[in-house]
Amino acid sequence: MNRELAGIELVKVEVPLRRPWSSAAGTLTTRESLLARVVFSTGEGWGECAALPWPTYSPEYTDGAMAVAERYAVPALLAGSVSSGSAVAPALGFLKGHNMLKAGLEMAFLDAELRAAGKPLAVHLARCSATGQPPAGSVPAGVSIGLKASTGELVDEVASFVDLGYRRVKLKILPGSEGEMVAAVRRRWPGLTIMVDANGAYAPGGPARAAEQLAPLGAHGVACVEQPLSAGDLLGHAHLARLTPLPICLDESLTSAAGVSLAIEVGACSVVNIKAGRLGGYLEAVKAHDICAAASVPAWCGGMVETGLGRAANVALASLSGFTLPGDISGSSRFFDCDVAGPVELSPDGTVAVPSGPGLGVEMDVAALGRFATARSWHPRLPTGLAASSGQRS
Ligand code: OSB
Ligand code: MG
Repeated sequence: MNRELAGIELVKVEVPLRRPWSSAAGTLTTRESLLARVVFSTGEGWGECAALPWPTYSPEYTDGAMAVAERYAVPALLAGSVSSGSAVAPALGFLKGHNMLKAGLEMAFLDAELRAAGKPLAVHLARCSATGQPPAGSVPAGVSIGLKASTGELVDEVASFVDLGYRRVKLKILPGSEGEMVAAVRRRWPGLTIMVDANGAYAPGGPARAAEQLAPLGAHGVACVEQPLSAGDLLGHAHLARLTPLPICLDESLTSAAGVSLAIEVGACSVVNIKAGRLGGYLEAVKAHDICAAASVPAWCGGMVETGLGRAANVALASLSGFTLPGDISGSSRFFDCDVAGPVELSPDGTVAVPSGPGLGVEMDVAALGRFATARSWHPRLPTGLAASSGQRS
């Protein structure tokens, strides 16, 4: 089909969270997020850049992503007259880094392309995968619990999610309180899948000290310890993996499919968190998934507190057969009372249905978008011969 790209709109939103959510990266009380709308003669598509409001999880952050999008990424996509999801990464290959922005723009192009073709994202991603397996119809749900002031507060919060049907929790941990926290949750729920995420908090002591500090978790059957050391410390993680019986999972360290291969090869992890934003796109995430599947390395789909757009795309990704562990896949209501797109809902059996509609399979709530938008800019594709480097602000 011949699709004409008319332009790209960037929309910064600020969606209130039901409750503050804290991690080592900071405390979110709203989800400030950069959304992209790509407009074609055949219809439109939406994507979400997973960058947080601050450069504390990775170097990207919302306002930085907006600046790079306006100045470099959007002009390149318009000048190249990009018309499919698979053409986005090659068109943006000249930009170093900015993976979450690239993934958000790719998501919008995939959504537009697949809506026009009447095809769900999960089916498309499964066809892109080398495993040859069809997508699942639903995926097990999981929640990431933020840092809590006390173990009592943590147990109460876990109880509220277990009561809703969640079967897997990921607890944010810091050196010192980890043993008591995990023991308390395990005591109350003997069969729950528990993962822990350190976001690099064990880096100061180094691998040997981290192995000692994490040792008490061994008694409580945690499915994995995510990112104990720094993002750049692949060899430190390999060292730690030899010192501890706990399965080590990497998040921040993995920013490409090739990096996933390397981490597995050097023994830096035995479990992989696949986040499309961090990897630079959903198609790159499929490649990372295929590498894990071929190496029989357990993988799961990570989240970034996304709105319904990124959430729906993550559920589609998580439906691939190589996602053998439950991920950060929660219903919209886990974070939001009112979302900009949806619905992504938890079923009482603890699963989330994979969207079956075309594209992302969720609809934009235009009224909510209008309420939560804090900045919008429209970038038309100009006729050849006119400079296409600056957009109109509205
Ligand atoms: O480290 O996995 C992380 C959210 C924002 C930034 C980093 C991380 C997270 C989460 C996932 O823990 C939360 C979710 O979307 O469920
Ligand atoms: Mg993490």
